[in-house]
Amino acid sequence: MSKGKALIFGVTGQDGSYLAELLLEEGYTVHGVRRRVSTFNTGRIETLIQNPLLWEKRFHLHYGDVTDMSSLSSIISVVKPDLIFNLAAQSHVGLSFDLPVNSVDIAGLGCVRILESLRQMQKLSEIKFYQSSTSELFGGQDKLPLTESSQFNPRSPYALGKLLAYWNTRFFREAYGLHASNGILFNHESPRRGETFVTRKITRGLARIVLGKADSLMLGNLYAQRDWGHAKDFVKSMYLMTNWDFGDDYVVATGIQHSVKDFVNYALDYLNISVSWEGEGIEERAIESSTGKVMIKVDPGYYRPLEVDNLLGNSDKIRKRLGWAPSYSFSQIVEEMIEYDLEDQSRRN
Ligand code: NAP
Ligand code: F7E
Repeated sequence: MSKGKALIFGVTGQDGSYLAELLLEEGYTVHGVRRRVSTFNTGRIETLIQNPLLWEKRFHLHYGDVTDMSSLSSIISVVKPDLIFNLAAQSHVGLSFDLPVNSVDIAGLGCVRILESLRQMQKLSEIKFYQSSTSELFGGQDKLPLTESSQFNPRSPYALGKLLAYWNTRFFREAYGLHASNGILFNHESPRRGETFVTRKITRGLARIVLGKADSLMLGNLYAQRDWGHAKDFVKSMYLMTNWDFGDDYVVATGIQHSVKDFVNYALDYLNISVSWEGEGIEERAIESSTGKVMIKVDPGYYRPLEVDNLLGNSDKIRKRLGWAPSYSFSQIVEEMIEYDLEDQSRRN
């Protein structure tokens, strides 16, 4: 017996794929929305598609786009979901400076379109809604760690779009009584992380160097500090929010901070590569001790017009009320990602 129907916008992404697996394990029938694109975008959910016990029985896909309201209404009326998770976004902060209108449209108006479809269809009392909000809402802050009541200070088009979605989710909760929650998620990673986010860029880049497929790795700001967790832990928080008596807003974070350079150094240590760091600013580089070759360089092309330098979260509220806690340590995340990339890169030509 199915526990109910869940609809995931963004099912093809890192989090969407883990969330679909979790909800299936929990007994839900899962419907996901995928975009029509000219290349395959279902790699992360391929095991679900290839599973004859799940595919088109308990796991279904629908073409749609959160920028196209008519597709949303039609999917919602066909699926009749009990839970809706909005994970759809152009989620790359750096790229959002080059694609501001598109990034704000998807991250911000996408949420407005989903909730307005529900309102017009008079479905607000039948559904529990989850919105993936972000620590990028906080932007640069002096007072750390950040909690649900810390001030917002968005510093990118991506964050501006997410700010609209955050308030729209609260607005629907307060105005119409919708069971709606914001997960204010700090950075979370995994082997399924997109290749252009810094953690995956580092693990994939170093794996390619180790295997002789690349000479060096170019990075931007090495001193940005992030509170990095594992995506598998973070999707559990989404499910817990929809299962609670009422909707609310929660910071989801590990409470432990590392810099980009710490991540690189940890990954190098794990790979038994010894380097010496030299220079400063755009001249900073890591020289491999055994060969004297430059292994890591700074490329100012990866600097952002505005940076978020320092993020650290305090997730006491969700830990105390919903019993959420991260299970992966920083070292386990780095190691899992490196092992995955070593294997993945050695399989490719
Ligand atoms: P991701 O891997 O970039 O996945 C984003 C998903 O959104 C993909 O499935 C993508 O589809 C889909 N999407 C993009 N534009 C769309 C559109 N116009 N209509 C429908 N779907 C669209 O991101 P993630 O890391 O899984 O993150 C999930 C959500 O959490 C995002 O909203 C992100 O902004 C937010 N978030 C992430 C983090 C983090 O550290 N990972 C932290 C805070 C918040 P394609 O596969 O076709 O591109
Ligand atoms: O950058 C610095 C960069 O792109 C992390 C998204 O999931 O988490 C993510 O956003 C830091 C930044 O993630 C490179 O400048 C240095 O300070 O991995 P990132 P992000 O911007 O923190 C939040 C919570 C989200 O909501 C987003 O959707 O690393 N950095 N060198 C670099 N970043 C990248 N991408 N590439 C570099 O070469």
